[in-house]
Amino acid sequence: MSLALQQAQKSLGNTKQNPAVGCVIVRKDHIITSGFTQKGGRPHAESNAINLCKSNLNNSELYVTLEPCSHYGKTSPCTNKIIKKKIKKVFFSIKDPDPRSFNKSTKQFKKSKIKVKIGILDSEVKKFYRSYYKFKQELLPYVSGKIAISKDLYTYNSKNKWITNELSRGRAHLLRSYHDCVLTSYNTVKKDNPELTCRILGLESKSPTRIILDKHLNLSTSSNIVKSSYKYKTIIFFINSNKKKINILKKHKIKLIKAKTNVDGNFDLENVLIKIKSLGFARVLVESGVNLITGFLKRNLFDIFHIFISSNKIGKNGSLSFKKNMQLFFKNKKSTYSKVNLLGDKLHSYELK
Ligand code: AOF
Ligand code: ZN
Repeated sequence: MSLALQQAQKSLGNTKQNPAVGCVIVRKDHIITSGFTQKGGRPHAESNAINLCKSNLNNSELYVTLEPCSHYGKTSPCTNKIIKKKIKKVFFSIKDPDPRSFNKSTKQFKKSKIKVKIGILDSEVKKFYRSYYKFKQELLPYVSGKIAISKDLYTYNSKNKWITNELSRGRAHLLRSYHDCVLTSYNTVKKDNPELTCRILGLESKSPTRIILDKHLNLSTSSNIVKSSYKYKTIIFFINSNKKKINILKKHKIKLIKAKTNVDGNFDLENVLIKIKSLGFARVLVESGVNLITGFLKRNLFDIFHIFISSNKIGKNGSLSFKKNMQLFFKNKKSTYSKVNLLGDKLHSYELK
């Protein structure tokens, strides 16, 4: 099951509203095939493992992180495929919260004389499926926050684009790879001119859809975001603008969405998240500057928050301090916490709910 979970991890953030599932099939203590939910959510993990297997699956044992589906959705039920292949035992870790399949597979398997065991590694697997559960059961999608700060708590250095070291930045790209969209503000795009893709060799295809909050569609067509919008999906939420700007951005293959405002005339963040979820995104990474991050922190919208802290101070070249936010954050936080050392930089991750 631990290997099945490793398979599932390969597609976390790349299966949209479908869960990332992992599957390993074993005969006489030898792994004969494995698979995971494919990009976009289909084929399912069990199908993938079965299809990849060149040998006979008779009498084998199947380990899968989530209860196999037994409903007809966009694909046919995995339970049917497992029964047809005469697999003799199925181990799954947790039940699928999707009501179409919830707790339905065991009965079907038993009818076909297939043994079933539930619950191996369930606390780890449940944690892994937090975003899937949230997608199925709550109004908002799963939201991660990320910020990089210097040792003296600045988020901006007027003399150097980078605050944290190369390893930290690579780690941030890895974070992008397991989210299906990354959300930022026009101000951050203007200041940093980011691309917001995953540029780890071999993981480029796991780049998330970029979503920008740009009130008046002021995003420059010479920005890296617009220049790469033919290759990487891009969405802009705006409040009001003119036909000319709308047409130019649409020509760059950018999807434009008119957003709702709150009483101050700013983006209603809850509403933006609801809209993002309705587009099928389950895991949102907010990677932005102090303002947008503060908006999310104040409204308690993060499920997890990652702070990369550099081992260096910026001093007089620093601005946009995160000091007040740290206080706000630590006052409210109810969280478990993990700490990683990245060649001197530190990554502190807080689970907030
Ligand atoms: C599995 N294995 O790898 C995944 C499952 O529209 P469909 O046919 O793709 O069905 C989507 C549902 O299938 C989804 O809501 C969840 O219940 C299940 N996902 N099931 O057996 C998988 N990804
Ligand atoms: Zn399935």
